[in-house]
Amino acid sequence: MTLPLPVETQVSRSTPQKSFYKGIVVIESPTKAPDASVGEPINLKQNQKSSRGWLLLFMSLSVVLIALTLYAAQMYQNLQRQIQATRDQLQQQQRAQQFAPVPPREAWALPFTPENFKKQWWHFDRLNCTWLPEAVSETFLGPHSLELRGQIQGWYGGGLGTYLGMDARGYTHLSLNVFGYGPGSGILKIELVDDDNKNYRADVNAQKPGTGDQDDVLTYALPVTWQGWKHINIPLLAFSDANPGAGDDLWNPSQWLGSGGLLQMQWIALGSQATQPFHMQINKPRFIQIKENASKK
Ligand SMILES: [Ca+2]
Ligand SMILES: [Ca+2]
Ligand SMILES: [Ca+2]
Repeated sequence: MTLPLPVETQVSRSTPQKSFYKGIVVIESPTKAPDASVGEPINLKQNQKSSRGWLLLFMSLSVVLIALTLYAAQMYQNLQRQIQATRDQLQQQQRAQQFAPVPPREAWALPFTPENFKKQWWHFDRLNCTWLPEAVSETFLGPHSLELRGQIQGWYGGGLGTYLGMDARGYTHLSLNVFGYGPGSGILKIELVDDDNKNYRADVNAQKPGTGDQDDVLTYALPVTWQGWKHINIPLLAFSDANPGAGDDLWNPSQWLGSGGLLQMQWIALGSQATQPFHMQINKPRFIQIKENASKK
C-alpha cells in the first residue's frame, strides 16, 4: 500500500521549498535547477537561430559584396572599352580628314616632253634616255615616248627622276603606257617620296636607302615581259614603304598640314637577272583618279 506523499513534497520542483529548523525559515533550492534543466535546450535553440541569422546575414552581405565587385569590374571594363573606342574614332576621323580625297580630280600629267625633260628631269648611271619620233599607233598613247635603254649589271642599271612637289590627295592610280621588248625587257622600279618632315625636300639616302631618311620612300616593281604597248594603271595603294621606321610609314602625299606632299618620282632600271640588257619605252605618265563606283562598273 502506497502512502500518500506529504503535502510538502507535492510542491512543484520549480517552487523553492521551505523548511523549518528551530524557528528558522530555510528556503531550499530545488534539487535540480528547474529553469536551467528546462530552459537550457531553449537557449541553445535561440543561440543556434541567432548564429544562423548572423551567418545568413554575413553570407548575404558577402554575395552582395561579390556582386557589387563584379558589377564594378564590368563597369570599369566597359568604360575602358568606351575610352578606347573614342580614341580609335578620333584617330580615324583625324586620318580621314588628313587623307580625305579631294574629288573630283583631273588627271595630272607629268612633265614629259623633250623640252622640259632637259630642265626638269635627272638621269644617272648606265641608262640612256632617247625621245623617239612620234608613232601613235594606239588611241591611248600620248604624243611623246621615251626609250630607256641600258645594261643591267649586278641587278641594276641606272635611273631617272623628276621633282613633283604636288598635293596628290585624291589621285588613286599612276597611269602610264609601257612598250616592252618581250621577256627580259627588265624591271621598272617606281619610287615615290612623300614629305613627312614638312620641309619640301626629299630627305632620303639614295646611297644607303633607309639610313637617316626623314621621308617615306614608296616603291612598286613592274616587270616588263610583254611585246608592244600596254596601258597600265597602278594603284597608289599598291606601293609599299621601302624604309620602315623612317618617315611616318604612311602614304600621305598631302600639302594640307604643311607638308610638301608628293615630292618626287624616280624610275630605276633593274633586271630579273644580274646581267642583262634593259629596254623599254614609257609614254604618257600621269596621276589619275578612278572613283570606286566607276571601277566596280
Ligand atoms: Ca622632307
Ligand atoms: Ca617609311
Ligand atoms: Ca608619309
